[in-house]
Amino acid sequence: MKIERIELRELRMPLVSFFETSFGRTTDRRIVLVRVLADGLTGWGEVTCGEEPFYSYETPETAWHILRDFLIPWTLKRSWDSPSALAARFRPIRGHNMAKAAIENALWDIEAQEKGVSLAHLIGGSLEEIPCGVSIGIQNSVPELLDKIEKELASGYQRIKVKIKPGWDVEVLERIRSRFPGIRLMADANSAYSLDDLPRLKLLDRFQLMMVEQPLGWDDLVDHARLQRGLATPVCLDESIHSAGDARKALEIGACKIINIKLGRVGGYTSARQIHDLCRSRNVPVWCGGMLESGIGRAHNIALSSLAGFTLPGDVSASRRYWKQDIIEPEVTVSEQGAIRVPQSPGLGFTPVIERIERATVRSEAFA
Ligand code: OSB
Ligand code: MG
Repeated sequence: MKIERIELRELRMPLVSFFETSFGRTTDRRIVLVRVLADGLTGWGEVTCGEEPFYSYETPETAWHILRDFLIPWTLKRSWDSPSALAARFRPIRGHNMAKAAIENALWDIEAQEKGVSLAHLIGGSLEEIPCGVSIGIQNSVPELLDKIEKELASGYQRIKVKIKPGWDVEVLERIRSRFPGIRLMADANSAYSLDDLPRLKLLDRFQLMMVEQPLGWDDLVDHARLQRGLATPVCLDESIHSAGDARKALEIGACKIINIKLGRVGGYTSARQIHDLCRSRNVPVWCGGMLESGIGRAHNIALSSLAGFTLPGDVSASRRYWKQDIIEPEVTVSEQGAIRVPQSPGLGFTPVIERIERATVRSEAFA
C-alpha cells in the first residue's frame, strides 16, 4: 500500500460527565486523529493519550511532535507490504506507543477496506459480539457512585469497574458490596499505592473482586509480584505492560494473573496481537481497556476485542456514556445484555462524519 497523504488534527470534545481517577479529573478531551490516504482509500487512527502526562508521558503535544517529525516522514511516499512492516520500521523510536499506534491502526483500516473484509476479520477476530463493562470514575459522594452503578447495571453492562485511591477504597467497596452483593466488580487504582500499603490492599480480599488493576507503580513489575503473592484477589496490569516482552516478564515473575490490553499503550495491533497470543497460550485472560476514546478509537477497540482471548468484559462501552454526539455513524450502542455487535462491513465498520470532525477541530496539519 502506497501512502499518499497523512493528516493530523486535534479535536476538543467535552465529556458528558467528568471522569476522575487517582491522578485527576477530566472534563474536556483533546483528541488527536490521524487520517491516512493510500491507494485511493482513507484510514483513521486515534492517539489515545491523556491531556496531561499522568497516565503515561504521552500528551497531544508529544504525539504531534513525534508524528510530525518522525513517524509521518518515515511513513509517507513509501509502499508498505503490511501494517506490521510499518510497526517494525517504528521500532527504533523508544516508546511513544500511542503516536505509533494511531498510524499503524489507520493502515489496518485501509488494508481491511482493500481486502473487502471487516477490520475484526482481518486481524483474526472471531467473536461476533463482545461483552461490555463500564469504568466509573471517582464521584463527589458515595451515594452518587451507587446511583451511577445502578444506572449502568440497568443498561445491561456485565461488570462494574470503580476507580479507587487511598481514602476512596475499602469503605466505598464495602458500601457497593452491601448494596450490590452479587455483581461482577473490580477496582482500578492507577498506581495510587505502594508496597507500604500492603495491609490496606489485603483488605480488598473481602470483596470478591474479579481483579485489582494496577495498584502499584506505573512502571513496576517486581513489587506487583510481591503484592500478588500476598493477595488472593488477582492483580491485573495496565500501565506497566507496553509489549509482549513486558507481558512475558510479568507472567514469568507472577506480577499479575490478568492483562488489560490497550491498543495505544502497546503501540498498535501488531503488538496487541502478540500480547494476546502470548496470554492465550498460557491461559491468561485479557480484556480491552479504554482511554475515553472518540468513536474512531472506540471502533478500533471493538475490532481488537473480537480476538478469541478477550474473554473478560472490557471497558468498551456505548458512545452516549461519553459524548452528546459521537463523530462516527452509527454511534456505538450496547445491547440490553451488555454486548456490542462486531461490525461485519469492510474496514472499521463505522463511518467518521467529516462535518462533525471539522466542527470539533482546533488545529490541523497535512503532509504529502
Ligand atoms: O486506567 O483504565 C484506565 C481512562 C483514562 C485513563 C486510564 C484509564 C481510564 C479508564 C476509562 O478506566 C475507560 C473508558 O471508559 O474509556
Ligand atoms: Mg487502568
